[in-house]
Amino acid sequence: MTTITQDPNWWKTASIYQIYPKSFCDSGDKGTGDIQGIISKLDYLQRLGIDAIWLTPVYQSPMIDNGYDISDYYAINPDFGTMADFDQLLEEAHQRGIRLIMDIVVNHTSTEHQWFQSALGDKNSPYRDYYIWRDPVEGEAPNNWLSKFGGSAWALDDATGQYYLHLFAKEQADLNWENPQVREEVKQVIRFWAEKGVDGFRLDVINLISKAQDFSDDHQGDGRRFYTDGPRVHEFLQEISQAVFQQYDSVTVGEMSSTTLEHCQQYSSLDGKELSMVFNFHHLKVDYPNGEKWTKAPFDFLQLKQIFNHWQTGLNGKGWGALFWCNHDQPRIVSRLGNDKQYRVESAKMLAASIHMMQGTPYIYQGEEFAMTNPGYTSIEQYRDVESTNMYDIMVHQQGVKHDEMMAILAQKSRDNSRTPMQWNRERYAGFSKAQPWLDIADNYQEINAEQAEQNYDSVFYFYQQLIQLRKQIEVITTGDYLDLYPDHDAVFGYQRRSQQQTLICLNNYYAQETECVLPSDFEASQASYVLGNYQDLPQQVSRHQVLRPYETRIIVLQN
Ligand code: TEU
Repeated sequence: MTTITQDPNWWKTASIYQIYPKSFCDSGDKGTGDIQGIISKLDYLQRLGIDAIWLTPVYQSPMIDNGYDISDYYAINPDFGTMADFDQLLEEAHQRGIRLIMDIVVNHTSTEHQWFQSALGDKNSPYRDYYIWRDPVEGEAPNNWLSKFGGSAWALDDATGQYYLHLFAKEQADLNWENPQVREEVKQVIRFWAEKGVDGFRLDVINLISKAQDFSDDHQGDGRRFYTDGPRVHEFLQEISQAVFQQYDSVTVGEMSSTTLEHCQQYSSLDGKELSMVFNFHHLKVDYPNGEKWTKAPFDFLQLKQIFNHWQTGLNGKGWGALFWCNHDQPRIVSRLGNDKQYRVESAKMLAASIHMMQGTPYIYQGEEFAMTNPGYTSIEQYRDVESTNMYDIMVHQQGVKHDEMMAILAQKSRDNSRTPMQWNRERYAGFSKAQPWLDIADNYQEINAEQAEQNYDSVFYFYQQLIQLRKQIEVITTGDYLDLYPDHDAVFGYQRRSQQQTLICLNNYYAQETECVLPSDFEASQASYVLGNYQDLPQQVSRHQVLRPYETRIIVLQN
């Protein structure tokens, strides 16, 4: 077994690459990606320079939610390969100096999991108390909580007359973390993978595991305030961390749904008692007017800056955050906040720089490194995601939203926007598979693909490569504090990072018009230099007065 030299803080200067295996690379002709496909692309990832892979679930699963519905935590889904394939992936990644982070989904299991199968219809099953059951109230669901994928969060078990809780799809039953046996099972699962030598874990919706036990109706919302950052969540995480994460020096990243800074300071506190770092999503709700995802809306630029400021200043010296724009649940950022037509390359680089120069650990989602776009589906038949198809049914068939309007919303908001197959080259099926892929490929794959990007030194790919390297070379990126330089500027997002040794300024024009800004008066521009930008012809000298071209980014460093 190859292990990588142990620096316990390796993840503070690392960049992590997320793989969604179903859409990454098919080694055969199934039309769905697999583990051998990933192995065949490890050299590519090594060239990009990433330090670790976050692998989204590859466990046994009926795939109602593409693997976030696990039916056996100890088995690999045969669609992805075998346990031997997995072991080979781990070994080959390690040989290339790439670590592997597994996705662990323990807020819920698939209803096909044997625990649930035993619990269903049998109040005396030893596994009944692994899940959350309640009697009906006046013949209806126990309370008015809503599933994140639409409809009630409760489903009826006809045989026993009780309801079980599912915060996501009805095929994803929430585990009862109040039961100590459930917590022991979770530790055992994590130990199994840690023993194999995996380097860390991404914990799916981990801040939802502790529910307020009175299960009251929510008269203000969908119920989330009764289970988000719930009453015992820190206690549960400390218990798991002490029992397993700390024993194996696992790096951990918790996916936090609708969380707060205060809770995240504790989840990721530097004493390592809970998790290494956290994902929060507030910056990705700037195009959800009043918190509403299912509507078409432009993004709020000033709010975006406020949110980054809140989290960057609030976590500095207290905790650690993940830096990201894209994942398998989010539309492509270049289509969302950038310009995926005329300025696709410029805006993708600018968006990358604007988070990669912050404090935290950057995550790159497959295809982001060469600026893949939303596919622009026009037919409902093209969508596969359970959330998208559920919401289409609810909004069009129950709420009377017009089909065309819903199609425009899905084209902007659907999770399938990021799940389209990787565009490897200009061959048939974009080099992803030899067969018709499970989800349609974006029409632009002939121009936008990994091979094209690697052949062109001005491409987004090489810009990411440089950002990854800069994090290792320039200490202030990891350690510096954060100051938003122009919170009220209507086009520039510019911030300053400062440590004892260095000052770094990252300037970003978020729009297609030229714009200007002035560097702070205490910044000795004449002593500073440009380290990276997305236009070729940066001047030799840094001047205080800055004119930024469409979607321009400039990174400036000064030795103090
Ligand atoms: O996502 C949790 C989550 O809350 C979202 O980002 C979710 O996709 C969004 O609320 C939908 O509007 C995680 C996984 O990343 C996601 O793929 C799973 O579907 C979900 O948990 C359930 O396991």
